[in-house]
Amino acid sequence: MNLPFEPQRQTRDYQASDAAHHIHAFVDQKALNAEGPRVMVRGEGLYLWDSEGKRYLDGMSGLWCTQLGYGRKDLTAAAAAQMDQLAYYNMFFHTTHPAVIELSELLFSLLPGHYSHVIYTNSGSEANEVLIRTVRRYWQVLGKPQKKIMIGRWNGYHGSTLAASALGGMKFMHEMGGLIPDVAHIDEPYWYAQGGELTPAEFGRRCALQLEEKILELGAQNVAGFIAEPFQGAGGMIFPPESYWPEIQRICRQYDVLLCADEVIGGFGRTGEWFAHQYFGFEPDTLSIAKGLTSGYLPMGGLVLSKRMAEALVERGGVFAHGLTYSGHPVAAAVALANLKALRDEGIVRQVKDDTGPYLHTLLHEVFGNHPLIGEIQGTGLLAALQFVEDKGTRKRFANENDLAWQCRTFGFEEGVIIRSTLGRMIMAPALVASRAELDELVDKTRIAVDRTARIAGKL
Ligand code: PXG
Repeated sequence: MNLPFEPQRQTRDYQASDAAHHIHAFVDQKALNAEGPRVMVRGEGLYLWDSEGKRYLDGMSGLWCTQLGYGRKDLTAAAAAQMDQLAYYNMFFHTTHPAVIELSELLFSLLPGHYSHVIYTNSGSEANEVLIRTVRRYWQVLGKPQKKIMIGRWNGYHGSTLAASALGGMKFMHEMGGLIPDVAHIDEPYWYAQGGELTPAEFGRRCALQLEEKILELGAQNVAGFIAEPFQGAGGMIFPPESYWPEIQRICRQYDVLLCADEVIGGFGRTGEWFAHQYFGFEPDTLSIAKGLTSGYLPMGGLVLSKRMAEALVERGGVFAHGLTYSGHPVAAAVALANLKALRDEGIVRQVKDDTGPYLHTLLHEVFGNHPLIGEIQGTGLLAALQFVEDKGTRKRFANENDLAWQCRTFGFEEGVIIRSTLGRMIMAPALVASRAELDELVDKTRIAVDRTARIAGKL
């Protein structure tokens, strides 16, 4: 292999140099420097290898993005061929190129028929930045420029840039760097933690009605859109009760507020449907996409628009004052095209829906259904969350649930499986190509990590 770096350096050497130059994501850098990060050097299928030669089953698809797993030669070949043919050009200067045209043809053949246009970006954060400007522009074109406010949800996640983190509801992010004007938030539909005495259905409706109350408080004439993840990803893989989305959709339509689904994690087959809003059965006006669009092989995202919005912007909007150097990048587009073809032609999304998804959830219920540490198992397709609980009867959570979940994650690494912790929940989102045997291994190693955690928590 001809790698542009020296792949045989010592782990400690890499770690020292990493500490000298990098600020990592969402971490106390000083503490990480003392510990030293794991150095990942190779990926194949669902597996990763670190610089010590230790192998891990990646139960998180990288960061919820490697739908096809690692090492797919069709994707690397598509990238190489496109680099040879046309490594870069742009969509400024009245130009375009075949890779992006063919990608969009395929993308819209997979999407429901009421979407027609896309603005490509390099990431999910950018997709949501673009969203705010596009939604506001749409209302300007319709003669309602005062419709500017975006409503998001507490504990929602829409990215790390300033406006995207403001749309999101992670307060600790708002505290670091501030908010932007014209953004408001309502509660998340997290029944297990916040549902109290209400049934899930009652709680789902109650949370949705908060949107109506917020719109009335702000004035519908001032509200541009409501943004939410169909299920919360980074916030803990939280599924809303079934009553939630129909009520949200009714409210958005009643008050002429655009319904903006952030499909960055839910899109491209994760739930067994192509897009998560199809699983939950609602019809958003916009979709923010990224991650699984390229299986993470290259950075690419986008904002998908309904025909109604695109018609207004294209036919009546005049100049759209927006553009990114790498929007629709030919190499990323070629990889996305190869990725979507593989997901479609190899029947992978259908396999998640009909075979591996149900298999994973049956297994999880068998293994964790009566586990003393687990109060709830959520998810569908290749997506699951295990909720830690101190008292199942009252749904009382551990005061130190965050630490316990982090410990469980660490046990997972020791056992050779990567699972993610958020608050008191353990999350799994393996590559969509996972076989039944790999799911067996994922659940088996996760059980060992959860059992070890249960012992610390005094539950085993
Ligand atoms: N929207 C959603 C719903 C996301 O999950 C973004 C936007 C931002 O995408 P970019 O490409 O700008 O990162 C995300 C990203 C985690 C985790 O640990 C989740 C994300 C990113 C990093 C970590 O759950 N989601």
